[in-house]
Amino acid sequence: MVPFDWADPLNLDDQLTDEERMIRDAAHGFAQDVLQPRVIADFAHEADARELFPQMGEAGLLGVTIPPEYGGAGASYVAYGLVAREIERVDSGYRSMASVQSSLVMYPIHAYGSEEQRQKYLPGLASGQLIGCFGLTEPDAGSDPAGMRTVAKADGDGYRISGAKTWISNSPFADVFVVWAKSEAHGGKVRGFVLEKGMAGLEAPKIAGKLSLRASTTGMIMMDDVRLPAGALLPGVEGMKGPFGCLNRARYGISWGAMGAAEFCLAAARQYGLDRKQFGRPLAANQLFQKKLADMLTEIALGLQASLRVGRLMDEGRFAPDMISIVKRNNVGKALDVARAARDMHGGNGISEEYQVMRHMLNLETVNTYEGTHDVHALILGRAITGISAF
Ligand code: TGC
Ligand code: FAD
Repeated sequence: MVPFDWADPLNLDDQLTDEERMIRDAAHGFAQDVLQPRVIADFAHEADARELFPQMGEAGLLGVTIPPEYGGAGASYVAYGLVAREIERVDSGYRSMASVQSSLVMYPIHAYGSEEQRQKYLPGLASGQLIGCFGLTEPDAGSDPAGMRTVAKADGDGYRISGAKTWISNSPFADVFVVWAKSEAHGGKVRGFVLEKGMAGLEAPKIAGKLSLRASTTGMIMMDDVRLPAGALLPGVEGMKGPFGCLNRARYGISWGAMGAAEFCLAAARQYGLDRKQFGRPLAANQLFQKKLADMLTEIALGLQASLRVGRLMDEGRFAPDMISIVKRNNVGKALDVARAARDMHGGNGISEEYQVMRHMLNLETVNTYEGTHDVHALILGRAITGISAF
């Protein structure tokens, strides 16, 4: 028998390699030392925290799975998930900044890009000197991105691209824009293009007034006949499997990240229950309070194990995207339940920025929606179970 550790109930730590533990500990240190002290102000003021990118780069948190010759850490998908968990333990918005950079910008450039594109962009993105964004969603194409209207037309040896993308993380200060468009030059098939800040006809206005994910900057990408050289095309993929291949990685990272936010909420509710006395005894002495803690701990323990399993399968090249739908959907949904319960267990203090649980709760509303809503992942799984597409 071993002693039970409520903070690691199924001994996840035992199942990691030395390198994964080292990367996890480095990410934890960075998140607690650099991110935690500023998060309340960043969220309150909807800060444009672009200066965090070089700091994350220096800490080795960008492009964790990208090979070292391009500036990445060349580590496992499990290590990438552990990084997401540590960053999101502080705030989902900071995790968003990092996961877009790693999974939605560096991954497609590495997986689908030419050698020239890899050399040009990946080292700067890994160091955080360059900031990237990923444009898939449009005003009229959210859950159904195949309905996109953005179009690329042949123009000499290059292209001209027009359209609007919306709800794009990092776009207002991005240097590199991975944009998905229907390419007339390729029979109307969806293709990926890399745009750069400063191109004529390219604008990226900020979307202000979010009540969720306020520490992450979100904007639009407006493209008015933007002239692109031939080398802007990502040559290695065609069709919707291009953007979906990126989403697989980001969704997987989110499944770990959401558990980090939930772990924060569990720890906060536990401590609050031990410290706060009502009716002459700690809140934590009440059966109802303990049941809520037990439910939280159980969902977190199971969610982390599931993400670890999916990560190991990804590292072995033996995963199916539907597995990622299970963990993205379930872990984010459970994390939202945990955050809502933690908010309630803090009583009136739960609505204060100081106690932080409500910020996590608000953030997780976005996390439940982006990268495929909770219900869209149910439909992906429903299709996998029945063979019938409900969308
Ligand atoms: P469907 O007919 O299912 O498939 C079209 C083609 O794509 C392939 N495919 C996949 N490939 C790799 N991974 C996956 N997960 C894939 N899913 C599908 C499929 O094999 C097929 O290939 P081919 O070669 O036969 O053409 O496509 P559909 O259009 O019917 O898809 C429906 C649905 C609902 C699954 C899909 O549209 C979907 O996932 N919708 C959700 C949209 C979404 O997740 N958007 C995310 C935008 S990015 C974002 O939110 C970033 S937030 C980041 C942050 O700040 O952290
Ligand atoms: P809709 O698709 O309009 O869905 C509205 C509701 O209808 C949802 O509940 C949905 O589940 C439901 N619904 C839709 N279709 C069906 C159906 N067939 N059956 C049953 N129910 C259905 N996108 C990017 O490309 N890049 C980014 O960096 C990015 N960052 C984001 C950051 C933030 C803060 C936010 C909020 C979003 C971001 N997104 C990004 C966009 C995000 O991916 C979309 O918001 C998401 O895919 C949902 O699309 P939608 O908002 O258009 O909702």
